[in-house]
Amino acid sequence: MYTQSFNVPDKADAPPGAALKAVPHDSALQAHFDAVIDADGKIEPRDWMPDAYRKTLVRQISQHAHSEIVGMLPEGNWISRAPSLKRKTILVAKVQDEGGHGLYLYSAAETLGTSRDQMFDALHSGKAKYSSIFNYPTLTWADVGVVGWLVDGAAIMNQIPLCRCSFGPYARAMIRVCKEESFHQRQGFEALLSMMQGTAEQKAMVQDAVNRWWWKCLAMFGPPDADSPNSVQGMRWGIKRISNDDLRQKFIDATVPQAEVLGVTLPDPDLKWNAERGHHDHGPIDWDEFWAVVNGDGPCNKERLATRVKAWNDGQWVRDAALAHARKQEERAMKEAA
Ligand code: FAQ
Repeated sequence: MYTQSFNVPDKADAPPGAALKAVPHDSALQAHFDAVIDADGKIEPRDWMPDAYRKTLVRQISQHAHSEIVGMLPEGNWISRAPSLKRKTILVAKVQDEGGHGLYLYSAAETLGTSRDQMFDALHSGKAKYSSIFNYPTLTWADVGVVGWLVDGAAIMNQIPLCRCSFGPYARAMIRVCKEESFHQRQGFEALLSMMQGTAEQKAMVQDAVNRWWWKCLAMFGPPDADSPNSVQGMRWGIKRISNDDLRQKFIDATVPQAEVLGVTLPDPDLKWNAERGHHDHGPIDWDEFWAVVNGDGPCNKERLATRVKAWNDGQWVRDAALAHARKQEERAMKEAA
């Protein structure tokens, strides 16, 4: 899908006499980079890029990767309690997909010269961010459906424009991720639809889950544009294509008719169609709660991090064994060659 090459050309790839060529002055490199961005082209790992562009990408892609693997936890919690074999099989496949998305994204970030160990260190020490949404608990089976419908729905809305991101490996990884997320969203909607055709208790369970998740999903898109320090530069670089507020609005407009089909009420008394704007108006989002969660003070932050750290520590013997095996193989190959 994409290579994991760092920004160092292989000898075989270097054109003859490359070492003798004058290294272009930084401003020429910058001008070339700007021209590629302005022409809506792609920057690849071996291309020159400004340090700030590289840093921004590592920040966003690694946060995204962490979100995928921490995002496995709230749903993974329900694998052993899924109500049927069919639902269990679907959920196992979905959670496995999220792990795969994390791996594509870590690989994409590695192409920028950041090692996976560095990224895991940042996650495990609490320095790195991951999506606020995964710090809330999944209390009932309906939560699993709502995570698929709304959380994956919000993730797709945010990620479709990232398929056109200016950094090649990220954009290419997003194409497959979005296809899989689309399956995730639909299975969530379908699971909720069948509950909404069930008993009064099942319907109430779905409505309760929607009530608890709706506002958190709106906050997932990030702070309002006016309070988003990274947006202007991210848009200039073609990393972000659509602003936080515009994506949030698109998500609301797309979700309202889906809620009608399901027969659930979205918990916002101010939610109504504004014919003049051609969009739905909505009530205020609790940004104090959002920042508290982002800064480590949500209902499940400590539990999520502790689970990831434990999984990392428990897996140490696997990494040790793989390294020991690789060493032995190398020694054997050297003996045979001698
Ligand atoms: N949670 O200036 P901006 C998924 C931070 S994947 C936590 O607007 P930016 C799949 C932001 O990092 C979900 N922190 O930042 C799945 C920045 O802090 P920093 C993840 C947040 O980067 C589904 C500060 O606030 N998706 O769900 C959040 O331009 C189901 C200021 O914000 C991605 O990561 C938040 N919600 O825009 C898995 C997509 N929002 O770094 C399992 C890629 C903002 O300066 C089950 N990322 N912050 O210290 C993006 O598109 C962008 O990074 C945004 C934020 C839009 C998230």
